[in-house]
Amino acid sequence: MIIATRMTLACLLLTVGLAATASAAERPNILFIIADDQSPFDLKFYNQESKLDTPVLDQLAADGMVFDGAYQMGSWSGAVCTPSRHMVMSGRTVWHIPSRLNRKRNPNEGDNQLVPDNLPEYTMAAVFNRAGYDTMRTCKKGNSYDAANKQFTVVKDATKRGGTEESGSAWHGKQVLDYLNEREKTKDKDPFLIYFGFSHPHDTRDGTPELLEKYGSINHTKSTTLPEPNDKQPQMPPNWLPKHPFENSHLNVRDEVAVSGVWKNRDEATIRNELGREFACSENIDIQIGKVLNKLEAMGELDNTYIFYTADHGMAIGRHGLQGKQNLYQHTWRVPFVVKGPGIKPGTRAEGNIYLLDVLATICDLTGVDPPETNEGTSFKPVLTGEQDTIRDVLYGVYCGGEKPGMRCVKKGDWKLLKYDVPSAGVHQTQLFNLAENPHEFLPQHHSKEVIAMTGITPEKHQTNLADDPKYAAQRKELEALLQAEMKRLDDPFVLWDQKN
Ligand SMILES: [Ca+2]
Ligand SMILES: [Ca+2]
Repeated sequence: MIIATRMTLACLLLTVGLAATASAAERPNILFIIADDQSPFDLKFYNQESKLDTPVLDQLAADGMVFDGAYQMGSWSGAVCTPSRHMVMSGRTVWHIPSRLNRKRNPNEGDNQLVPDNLPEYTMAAVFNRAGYDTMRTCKKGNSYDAANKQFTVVKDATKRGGTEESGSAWHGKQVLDYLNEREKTKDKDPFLIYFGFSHPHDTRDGTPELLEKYGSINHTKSTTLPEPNDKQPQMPPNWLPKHPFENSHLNVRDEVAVSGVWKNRDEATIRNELGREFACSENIDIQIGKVLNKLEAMGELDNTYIFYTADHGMAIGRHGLQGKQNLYQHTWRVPFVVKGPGIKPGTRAEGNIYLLDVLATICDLTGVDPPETNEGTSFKPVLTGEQDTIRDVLYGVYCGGEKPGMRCVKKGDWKLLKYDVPSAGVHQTQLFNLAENPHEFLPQHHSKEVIAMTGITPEKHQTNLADDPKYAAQRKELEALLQAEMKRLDDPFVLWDQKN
């Protein structure tokens, strides 16, 4: 009797062991694709009017889920890329991450409780290496999270912003293809995590000659001349302005004054040419993604791989009179976000209310890996499986890479509040938008004859900044309180001019 029991137990243990081994072999792969500086409104599945062709991403969207409410939490540096990438890698909030090379751009840095010294050991690749995944990355160099990047087993980083195979996005694609070919050759069956980053469409937006031609643009390099507008170019953005209406805390940042091809110009010739360059670079990215997806399909890995597509933040290029990424309007605060993979219903959309910093928790959840104890993100797997539409109600954003305190925003439902605190310029501005009714965040300046003549769009009377409209005093009051609560909760070290301590 005792022997039989022992044997049963042994058999049971053996069975459990086999089950564990089998499930380990079937663990899904992760392909995380990230573009550098891309507004969601460039892409057709966010903006049907866009001239940008991205057939591969369109198919990915049709086969998976598109998020309408994906955000990057913000930045305390002019290099918005840097905190964005720290948040992706660590799953931590914006005031709880280190700055690049410990430059202390985040005032909380140095407080080990808020910004742990050993954080790199708990970042994406370190976590997945420990879980038995093979990890590989390619991306740009610079304005990134170096200590987390080097945790990947295979690292192929270089900044590639040229218009040729070797100097542009094709190079990043080739690194992934080479890696997959090597896995095929060695019959490597371990699950993989591939971080597939591009250096484009970040400037300098030197597209390939064929794609520049398609979008009617040139690699404009002379600040003393203007390129020629033509019908092939993208149209002017609906919320274009000749300049931003007030000092927003960082109008003199490099992106607003010194980007080759744009400089301080916001005229039609410059903006349409630059958008054409951006589109040429974005379509090239699409082509490279297509090659990698074809390879995964040929290897039989496509159906067992979760594919994420996003960007580190959005981009202005003429919208609201801005050029860069140092603002909190929707074109820049939001990011494109698409996920396809096992269990995700094709052709679905969700609001999500996710941040990029939720990616780590989510890929852990999808693969059965324990998230690190330093993680602060929330898994949005329940959104991917259709159980929930959102994972949070309130979203917070910060830009404080210029004069401080700088910009803050908060969003709940359709309502969004933005505040600008720029002491030296005496700017204390508040904006309140109903995004369902005013999705382009039109300001009073968008109602001027000159702007309407340029964009061809006449905003309706209520499509404006509603902050001082007494009809919406209750909405403003609620959002002011939510912003202050979020600032406190997230250890934002600043207080705005009209906030009580
Ligand atoms: Ca970027
Ligand atoms: Ca391996």
